[in-house]
Amino acid sequence: MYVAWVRGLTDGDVVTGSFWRYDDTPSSSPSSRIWGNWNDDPGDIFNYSGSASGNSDYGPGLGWDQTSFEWTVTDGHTGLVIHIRTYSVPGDTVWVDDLEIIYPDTATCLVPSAASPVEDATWGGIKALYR
Ligand SMILES: [Ca+2]
Repeated sequence: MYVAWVRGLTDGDVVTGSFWRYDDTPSSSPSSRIWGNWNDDPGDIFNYSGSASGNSDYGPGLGWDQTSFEWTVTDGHTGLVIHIRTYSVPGDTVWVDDLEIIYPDTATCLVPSAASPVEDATWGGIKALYR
């Protein structure tokens, strides 16, 4: 699931993403991790400009834990789409809370709440999209 789209990036910029996840199935599905892809087209969230990698750790599967990753922009990329990547089978549920994205003041960040800037969205409004 796409959870954030950071645009207006330049080489050397650093973006940090994190969220809490609930997983009580150690070493088996469902599990989740934070991942990203570069997106150099500011007008199309589905543009794919290559993998940006992420945190390969699926977590301990013993309840809530926080996962995070820090991306450093290289190779002229201008945008980053951050994902909650899930590994599951039909019927599984993955719980995620407290998404935090830290990005440079010169960039902008959109989240799924009707593509409004993060600073204009309430946390309650964002959470309501996932209930
Ligand atoms: Ca699991």
